[in-house]
Amino acid sequence: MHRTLFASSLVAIALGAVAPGCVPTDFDDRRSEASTRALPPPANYQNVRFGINVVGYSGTVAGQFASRIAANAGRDTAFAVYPLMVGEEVRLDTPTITGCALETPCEPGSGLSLVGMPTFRGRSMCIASASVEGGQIKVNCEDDATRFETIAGPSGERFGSAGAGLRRPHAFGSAIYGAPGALGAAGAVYRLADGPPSPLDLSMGMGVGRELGRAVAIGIVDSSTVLVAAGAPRGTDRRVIAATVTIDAGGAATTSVRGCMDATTGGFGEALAIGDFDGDGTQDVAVGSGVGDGARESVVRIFAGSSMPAPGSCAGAWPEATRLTCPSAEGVVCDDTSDFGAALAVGDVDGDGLDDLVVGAPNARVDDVGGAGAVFVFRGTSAITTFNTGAVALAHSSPTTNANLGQAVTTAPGPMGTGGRRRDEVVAGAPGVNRVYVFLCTGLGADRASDLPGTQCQAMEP
Ligand SMILES: [Ca+2]
Ligand SMILES: [Ca+2]
Repeated sequence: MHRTLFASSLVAIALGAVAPGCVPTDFDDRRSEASTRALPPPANYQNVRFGINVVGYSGTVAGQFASRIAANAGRDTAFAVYPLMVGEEVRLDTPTITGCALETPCEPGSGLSLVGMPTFRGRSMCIASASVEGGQIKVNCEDDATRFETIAGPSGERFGSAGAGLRRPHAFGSAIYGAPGALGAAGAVYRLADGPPSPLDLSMGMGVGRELGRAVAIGIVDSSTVLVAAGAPRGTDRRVIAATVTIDAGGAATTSVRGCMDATTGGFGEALAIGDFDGDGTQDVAVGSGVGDGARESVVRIFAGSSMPAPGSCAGAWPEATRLTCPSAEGVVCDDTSDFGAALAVGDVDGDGLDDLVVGAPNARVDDVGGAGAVFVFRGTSAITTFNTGAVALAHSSPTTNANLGQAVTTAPGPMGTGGRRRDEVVAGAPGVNRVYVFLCTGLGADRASDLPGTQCQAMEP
């Protein structure tokens, strides 16, 4: 498989604040087909390891389409929001918002998760940073960037350890949040809508210490229903619960557990993503494995929405449709210690109408450089059993030891594609070099310079 190399074409911001040694030294873009932009942290950013969390989101600002990339350096750190699309223009210049709250320094536990939301309680283009110790989230929206709203969740449950926002406005509300410390660390998952966060009934079959809600994902099924997935990656048997949640005309939620996926490998369910990878109109679930607390494996399991069990119970296993393993790519060595699948994201990166899956392998060796990390983009396909075959690898052309590219991945909507559909751009954190990378084209399928004349996707020079 071809590997799409990229070098850093740094945007002209905050270069003065970059610590020596953090800058990838090869600025030669000639080998880069990916038209990659590197986002350093904002000037005066107080923390290193920027890029531990990244989240893309989109919506409307002043009647104009807008998309954003938010990033931070993990727990107890401030976030920065970069404009990706302002109307139909790719911007990626100075961060528009910096901070984690009005308080300085950040509250204990804040920033452990970042969630972007197109709308939140009538406001638009919102970013939420959780203060896990305080059991609350702080939401900042672009209609009044100086105002932070505090939403109190349950205390003592580690509410906000993980969260996922809806990609479009929906009757469900704005987001789901995990609270792995709830109920003796059995864990819980909450719906964030207009009222106080309300628990979804996912407790079926969960024991104390399983920590359900350490990872969560959400996808839209139809105008009244969403599919949620929550991981319980701790204990001897790891589990992912998938459930549909339907909102009635009065706004009340009915939760139906649809499947429980179990595995014994460490970290199973630490990373989750939901998308329609085969374009059949059903939401499919991708389950990756994080570092975890036991034997690791570098695979991502795909569960097809077309074979999702009827509502009922954990019984009646949801059969695995296919399993993604780390593809071999030029110069990239990926094995069970590479953490392939430790981070997942969904987006239609080539604008063909099928969701594609972005998989981080933050400990992959690249050109014999340990821990450089790589990102793989799997192209959605109508035959989901062949999902494993269409992938590109994104890796730095001058890899840095323990850059950990792909420790966090996300997507954010970019320009309109040739088919009249908006393409999503792949975004990945590389905290070891204090960077977030934006791949304005991946080289995948129709996401190449030759397919995208006039866009930011630049041709590879001879
Ligand atoms: Ca599907
Ligand atoms: Ca696609």
